[in-house]
Amino acid sequence: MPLLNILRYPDPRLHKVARPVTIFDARLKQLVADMAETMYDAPGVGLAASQVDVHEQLIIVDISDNQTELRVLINPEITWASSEMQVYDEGCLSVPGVYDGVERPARVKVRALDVDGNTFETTAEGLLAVCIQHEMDHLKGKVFVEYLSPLKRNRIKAKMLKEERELNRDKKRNSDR
Ligand code: K2U
Ligand code: ZN
Repeated sequence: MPLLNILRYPDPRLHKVARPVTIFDARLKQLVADMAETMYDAPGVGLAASQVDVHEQLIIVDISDNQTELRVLINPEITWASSEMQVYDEGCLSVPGVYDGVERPARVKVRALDVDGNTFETTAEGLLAVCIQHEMDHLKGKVFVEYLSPLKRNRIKAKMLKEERELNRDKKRNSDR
């Protein structure tokens, strides 16, 4: 299958709230496979369905060194979060080239469904905890730049819009050739 298009901030579709998954069928499995291929190609260690303009509560994560430990979390819910916080320099495939510190709970417990609809619970810390919380934000229509100051966010938005205009201009030039 072709790689999926990843929406780029400030595309308004990134702010849509995802609906719960209710049907666990071949379409869902194909979407997971296509998202995983897209994430590994980027490369990234996480991806939310919202980022590929599918507004269903589905995230994938793989923080392994060799892209061999894919985790699929459907309709994820945080059931516990530590009072201890950690700051991590986050990035996002929807905001390429931007990294900045975001503070989040250091450890979380998450309940979710797997691709067959079976419930499971997992505990996460470190990069896995950051990534899961980052992806779950996407399902709520939240992009990590919203944790930054308005000044930083507006500068990022202006930079992304400028890049989008240049991207579209180059595409037009190529199609006119
Ligand atoms: O949501 C996304 O765009 C996926 C992110 C996941 C992520 C965000 C923050 C912190 C860790 C993971 C991409 O994987 S961004 C690329 C990346 C890769 C490794 C570590 C940090 C960022
Ligand atoms: Zn992201």
